[in-house]
Amino acid sequence: MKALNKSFVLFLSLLMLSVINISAQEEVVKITTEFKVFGNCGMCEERIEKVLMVDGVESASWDKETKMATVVYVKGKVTEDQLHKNVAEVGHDTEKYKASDEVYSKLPGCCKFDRTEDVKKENDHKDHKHSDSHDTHHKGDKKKSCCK
Ligand SMILES: [Cu+2]
Repeated sequence: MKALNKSFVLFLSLLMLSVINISAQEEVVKITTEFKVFGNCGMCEERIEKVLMVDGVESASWDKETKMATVVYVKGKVTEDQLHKNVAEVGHDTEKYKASDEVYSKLPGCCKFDRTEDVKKENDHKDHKHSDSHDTHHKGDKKKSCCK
């Protein structure tokens, strides 16, 4: 009877060990993603990176030259959609989510990234001029004057 108990205990502890093993091996899949976030300067960089560093995100960086955010996150902990929303919430547009005009308008002057990019492209076609959009273009340039 005692021997049976011993082997039963042994069996139990082996079982527990294997359970622990399985949970330890639970796959942590890390995903690296890149997406465009509109912004201008170093202040934008800080703001964007800070808001991307949520629970489940391993690293986040934003390049002010390329406007690309690179985020490494743990699969299942956070979604790419959420990351887009986060930056939109602090005033920065992505290709998925646009910041509300209200939040955008509260950004410091140098962080007001150019939202008239589409208009600009139109202006590049020199065969026809839109005087209104031309003005917007110049206003956009002035807003960025404090950025380097
Ligand atoms: Cu900025």
